[in-house]
Amino acid sequence: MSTINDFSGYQPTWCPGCGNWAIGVAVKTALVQLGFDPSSVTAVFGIGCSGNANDFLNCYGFHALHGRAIPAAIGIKIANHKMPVLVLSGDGDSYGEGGNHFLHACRGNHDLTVIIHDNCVYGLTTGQAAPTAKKGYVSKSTPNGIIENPVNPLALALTQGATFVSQAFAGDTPQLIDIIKKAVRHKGFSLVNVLQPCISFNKINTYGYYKEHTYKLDNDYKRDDYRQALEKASELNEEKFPLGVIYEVDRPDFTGELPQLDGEVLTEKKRFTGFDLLIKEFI
Ligand SMILES: Cc1ncc(C[n+]2csc(CCOP(=O)(O)OP(=O)(O)O)c2C)c(N)n1
Repeated sequence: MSTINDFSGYQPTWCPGCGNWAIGVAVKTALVQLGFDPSSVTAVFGIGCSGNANDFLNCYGFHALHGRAIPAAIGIKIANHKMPVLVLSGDGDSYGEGGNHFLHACRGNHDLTVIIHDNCVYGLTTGQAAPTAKKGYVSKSTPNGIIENPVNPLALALTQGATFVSQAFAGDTPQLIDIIKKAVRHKGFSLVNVLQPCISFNKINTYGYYKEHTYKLDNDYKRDDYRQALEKASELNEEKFPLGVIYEVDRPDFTGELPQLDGEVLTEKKRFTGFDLLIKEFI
């Protein structure tokens, strides 16, 4: 049985008080509780404070280009579809730079657990407005307030075909661990949008702000009701918004639709000998 220490890499460099600390601990705890060890799971990271977790989490890992964590994860999943693949990325990384990849991964129901550190700012580059920042948000890149409306990650994932859509808060680690575990167990595209205070550069979306503006879904909430889930997602623009799994249904995932992936994984299939000869020329 693995322990949190087995999953611990270098000491994180996040600011003291940053919500990323709780997400880091929650991911490791969830992996331990699911019975994984570092060699039985892969995590793919984007660029940003969130992506820096590449150095802090010990398991198979890949640090992708900005906005490209999801396509790299899709490639890894297709190469070894029996390996659980997590994506750890920021709201700028996956709703901004990588927004196109995000929506197409939802469409394909790729079996990934996408954990977004949603702090409404570009943290690593010290505080420009990110896609989830509310209209009018003043930052060094938007001194007169951001003009665009915010991306609604939950509605985006739902309408593009994600089969597991959830929201958690970095200030509530037990619920975050529980949701991550459910998301990893789910077969298909899982979004965990984590509301993550950035204490250095976002003075609006603080721990207090999220405590005041969030509520937990009831135990009897029906997770397979698409219209109800859309209503819950639309509450992101209202006074109070939900925490919990707002949608979960079964639908074949991308690799499950590929007959050539029936049985053994690609990485274990015998290679075509002609290909081996070609490779030999380069080694
Ligand atoms: C192609 C490219 N464009 C811009 C950058 C500069 N850059 C590095 S991190 C970052 C913002 C990351 O923001 P987010 O994804 O929200 O992550 P956070 O740091 O807030 O966790 C940007 C714009 C880059 N590294 N590569």
